[in-house]
Amino acid sequence: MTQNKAVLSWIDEMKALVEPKDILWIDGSEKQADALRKIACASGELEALNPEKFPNCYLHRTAVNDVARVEGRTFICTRKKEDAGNINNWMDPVECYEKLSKLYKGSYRGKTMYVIPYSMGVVGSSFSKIGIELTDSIYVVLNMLIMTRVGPEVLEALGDNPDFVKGLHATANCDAENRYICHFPEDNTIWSVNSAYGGNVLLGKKCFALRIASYLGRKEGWMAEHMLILGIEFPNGEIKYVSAAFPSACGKTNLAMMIPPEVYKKKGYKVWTVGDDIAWIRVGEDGRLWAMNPENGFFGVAPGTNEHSNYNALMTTKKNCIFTNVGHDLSDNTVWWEGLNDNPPKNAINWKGEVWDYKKYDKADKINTSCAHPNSRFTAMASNCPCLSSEFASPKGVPLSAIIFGGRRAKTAPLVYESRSWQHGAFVGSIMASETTAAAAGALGVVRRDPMAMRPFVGYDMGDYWQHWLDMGKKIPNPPKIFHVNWFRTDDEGHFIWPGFGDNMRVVLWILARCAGKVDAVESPIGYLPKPEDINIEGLDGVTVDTIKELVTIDRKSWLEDVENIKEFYKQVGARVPKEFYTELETLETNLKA
Ligand code: OXD
Ligand code: MN
Repeated sequence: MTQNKAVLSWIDEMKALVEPKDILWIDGSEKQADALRKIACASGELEALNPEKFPNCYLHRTAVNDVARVEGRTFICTRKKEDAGNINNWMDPVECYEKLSKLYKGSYRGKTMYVIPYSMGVVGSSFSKIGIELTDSIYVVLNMLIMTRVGPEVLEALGDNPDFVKGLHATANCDAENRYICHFPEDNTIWSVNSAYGGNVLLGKKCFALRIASYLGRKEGWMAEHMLILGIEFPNGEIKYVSAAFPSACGKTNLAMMIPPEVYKKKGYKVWTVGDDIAWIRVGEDGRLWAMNPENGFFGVAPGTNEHSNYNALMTTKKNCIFTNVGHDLSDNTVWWEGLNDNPPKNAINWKGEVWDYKKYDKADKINTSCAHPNSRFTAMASNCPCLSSEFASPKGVPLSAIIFGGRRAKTAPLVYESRSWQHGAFVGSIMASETTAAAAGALGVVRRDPMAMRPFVGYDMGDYWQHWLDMGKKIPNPPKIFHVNWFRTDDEGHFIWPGFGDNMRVVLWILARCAGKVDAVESPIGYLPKPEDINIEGLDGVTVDTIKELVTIDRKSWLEDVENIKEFYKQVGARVPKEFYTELETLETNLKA
């Protein structure tokens, strides 16, 4: 497939380590993918679903102990510990290679080594980057074929250039005690062992497109961010783009694919999806920021996805899709998950592969009683998405009018506020917090600080990453405005106050009106708030101007508690927190106390 000496000698070296019985180069062809699907179905790795209802769709179950990203076992292996920073786990690279080599040794015996050459971003674009993943898992191959661009054209684009990201994955024994997801940003290398769950093993995604890419972005003067990208088309045909960073499982896919509320649809507004998870962002020749989605598919959370919450995502899963850890409805050989509809299947197998009794479902104990795992996923082709942007594959991406940060906060954060400047906006990103979800292993619903939604994904020191945001700000002649949103505020009974989903467009339109200088805002201790009457509530049941007033109220006491928590967090991040952020924090505190 290639004469590239760096590629060939690296593969030889890895071959000697893992000792496969043979090697298969993945060529991106349908013929080869189909042959692999047949092998996976025969071995039980995949189950083919109802070909009428779900053509070319498959179900896969991971090991019960291997269902989410494992942040505790994810390492950044820089030569100097301080370059990985205090927020990341660190291991010395020499020690890590040695330790993991023992786990890899002979782990492919009797198995095929699949070599996947892939491009993050359209092949050949100067914004794109190339990786090669070696894996022993057909599931990984088939997912990478959906999530990235794979084939000989990737190797052609690479030519004899030694600059590619080397990824080695081995399922090994799926031993949770010896599971490691390790990144060597100084070597362009990723080693993942003893897992077969998406976020740990589809190395193009979190490992490359965020952790390694964030490191490269700092070195090369661009940004890799955990952001969706969407376009809003106005009735006059003009399209404005925004990117938004929310922590995992906080609705990035839903916002990226939202359907405009009826009042807007009638007027001719449309939403176009460019990306739902990752954005690579650069300064364009015109002085604006341009964002592109390096992925080629969606690895979305299934539970809660339904016709109303995300019709477009649901449609995207109807063909050529791989479902992971969802329920299997045996009555018609289809899939089911909590929140798909109100008809739990009577004859189903749950995510663990056991007969499922819908009568025993207990919301308080989802892991043990649900049909689908709370972090079960669909891997779907972007090209299936009914609202895919015509700019999805544009080699230079799309120009950003706004960057939006957001978290899942029952209290504190208002529905929306605008930062006062790029520096203040970066600060707002740095103080993001959210209640934890099922996307990562660990306790749920606990507030944790998740700056820029990148806490698990920055491939170097968090303080340096913040400094990079500030440095980038100086290089953008026409920077986008930066906002913060929170769809998840609850009343005293714990009910969400804001309807969310498609109605979030009302907030995005306020944001775009601010960017166009078409609407006023009110100064507050935290930034600019909307005048409640400027959020359009036409056609919204049960939401009044008073509701909006409540949603944008700043509770100084809980904000001041947050300030204390932020101080603790900054201390934890350590010596490299930019001084500008301490200045912003002081201003925030002073404003709140005024
Ligand atoms: C994801 C995640 O899978 O953020 O996108 O966990
Ligand atoms: Mn994500």
